[in-house]
Amino acid sequence: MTYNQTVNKTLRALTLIILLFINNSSFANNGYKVWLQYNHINDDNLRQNYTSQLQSLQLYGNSKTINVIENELNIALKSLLNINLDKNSDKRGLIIGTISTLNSNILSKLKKEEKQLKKDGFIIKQIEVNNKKQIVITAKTKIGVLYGTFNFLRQLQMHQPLENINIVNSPKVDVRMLNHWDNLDRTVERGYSGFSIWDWHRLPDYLDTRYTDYARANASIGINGTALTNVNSDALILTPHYIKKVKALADLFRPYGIKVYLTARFSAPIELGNLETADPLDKKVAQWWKDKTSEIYKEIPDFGGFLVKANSEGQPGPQNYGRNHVDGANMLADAVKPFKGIVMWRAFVYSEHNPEDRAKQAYSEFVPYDGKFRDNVLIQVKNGAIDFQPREPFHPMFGAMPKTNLMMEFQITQEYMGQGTHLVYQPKLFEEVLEADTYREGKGSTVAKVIDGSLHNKKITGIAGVANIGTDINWTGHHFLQANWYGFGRMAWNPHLKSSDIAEEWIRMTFSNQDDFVKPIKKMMLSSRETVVNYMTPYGLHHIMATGHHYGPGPWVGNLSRPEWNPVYYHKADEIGIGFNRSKTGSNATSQYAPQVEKMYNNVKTTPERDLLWFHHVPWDYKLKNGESLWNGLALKYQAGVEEVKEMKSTWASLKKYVDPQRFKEISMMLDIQLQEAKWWRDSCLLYFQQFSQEPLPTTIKKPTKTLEHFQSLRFPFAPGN
Ligand code: GCW
Repeated sequence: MTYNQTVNKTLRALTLIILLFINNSSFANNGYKVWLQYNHINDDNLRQNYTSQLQSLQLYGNSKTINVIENELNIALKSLLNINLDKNSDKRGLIIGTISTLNSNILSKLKKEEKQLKKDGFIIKQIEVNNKKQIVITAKTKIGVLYGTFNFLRQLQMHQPLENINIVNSPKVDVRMLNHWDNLDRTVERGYSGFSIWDWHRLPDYLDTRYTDYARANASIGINGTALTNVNSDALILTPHYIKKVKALADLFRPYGIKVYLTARFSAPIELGNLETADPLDKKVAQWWKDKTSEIYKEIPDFGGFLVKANSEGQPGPQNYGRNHVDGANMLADAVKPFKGIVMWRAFVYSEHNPEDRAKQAYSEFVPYDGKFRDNVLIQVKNGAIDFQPREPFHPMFGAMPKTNLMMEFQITQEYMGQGTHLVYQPKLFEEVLEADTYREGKGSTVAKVIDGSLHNKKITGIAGVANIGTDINWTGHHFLQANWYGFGRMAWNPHLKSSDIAEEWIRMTFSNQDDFVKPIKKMMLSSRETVVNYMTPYGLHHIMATGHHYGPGPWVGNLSRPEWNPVYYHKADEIGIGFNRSKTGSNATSQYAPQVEKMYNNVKTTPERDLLWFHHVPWDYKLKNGESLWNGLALKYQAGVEEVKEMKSTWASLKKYVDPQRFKEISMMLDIQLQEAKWWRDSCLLYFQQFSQEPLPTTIKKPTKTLEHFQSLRFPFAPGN
């Protein structure tokens, strides 16, 4: 062999090794790309079919958003089909731009669709131009075109046919936002996936690539707002030093259609402005907020507005000065009004000085103010009246304030639902709440219609989700919990969507299009929410989690200073039975619902069993619909929860060949934790409640191997998110 031959041979071997290495490492998947995996399409027919229709790209208009669109198409098409679109040809392909940039020939073919467009809605349609079939993606706004592009890419990711494609789709809710409970020191209240992604110290000069990927992911599901800071807020965020940092994020997010919002600490005029009071009716205070607001808008002309937690869990608010929520919210609303900003005022209020059932307090405090809030105020209401439990009946405020803008707050992060380690597909919960019938305007007055504004003809509507995002490589800690971020965005866009359809989209984009994988995984996701209810809080039990961090069970806790922070306050177990009597013979929380709903919940027989102990104190020997006594039924539900997690584990294990090794292993380990913890919940709750029921466990349930004292002695001083 000559010297050259040897060199050539060595080079070839090296190349092979490098290729192998690249292949191998691209085989591992850390989940960073969430549902924007753009997995290569291996089916030759499909790939050729797509490729034949996607040869050129005609992009109209000049803006940062158009650049974002082009960039996303490049990333996606390279990865899905290994192609680059030709920008200098009129071969078959894509025509993309806002309606105002398209020529009349094209527009004449979109007349019918154009009429259906609302706000940032979009059209994707195959039309014929000069005897060639082209796919047009258009909208009234640039952001609409971006949404259309992402929807188009979703079609490819889901292997949908492009021939004759014709999609018109508009958002049904105006403000679709994430609430980050992120502190300025980068801890995240109720965050279970690392630290805050906002690197305040390095901002504004250092822009982490994560910000861009965050914006891409959010834009792909239609999220158009982000409240960057914790509702338990720090006034510092309103100082010039921080406003510069916020501006840097706002500038970066703008092309993606995402506005930034900040939480406003009500006492900021005192803390930052050296005023003596934060009384909303004080002229100097109102002026301080006006000045502060102008200062923000000078830097961020499209700043979204303020999110406020006031007079709740120790946060300052107008009541500190003898004023009320209307005074506080309207004062801030007037400050942002000239700039088209909004104020989201939270209804999550309850007081330890108020002996009234905690579930009733928000309604009692807010409903009398219906019609008194400015038109740029949205009252942000949690989905249920207590606090993001695995299951709660819908909040009675929905539908009860026809003259007020009410928005929904869901908690995507799983404070009370297994935190960062339990696989729970939350859109199932969101759907249950949105489909609930308030009966406020007769049958069919669903919560979804309150939220999309159609029930009471609202001009501005909104929905917020408390983010589950952190610095973990895969953003949400558990890969499957990305589905909750995804699903929240999809339901914020359209609260009438089906959670099952959303699950299917997510699985196909995130993992695989193979039906043998999609079907069982979808089934597993859809039942996972009921599973967590079963092993934590069956039959309407609630708030029996451990103190403070809320990690794990703590039904025995009864020594906290605030009565309504104690689990015993909620389950009220005694020798007779268990449950909170909220019917007319008890706290009468049922009276806060429309008469039809009130009637249903007042009667133990007509109350859906899933909400039984939420509304009634029920004797241990009460006969359930399935013929079991309440005690046995409860125990069997806990057991069923455990069995279901075992099933999830075996489903997952059986699908190994469809999943990359990294995600497969990580999810397997998480499921192991979930099973251990489901057993922990079952055993500790049953041992504790058994002290009251004095009944044996049904024979099908194994006797717990640990004692109640053992469970009660467990401590987790560093549980995350606290
Ligand atoms: O769920 C409770 C949480 C608090 C949270 C509060 C709220 C941000 O335990 O951590 O505070 O709700 O929603 O304001």
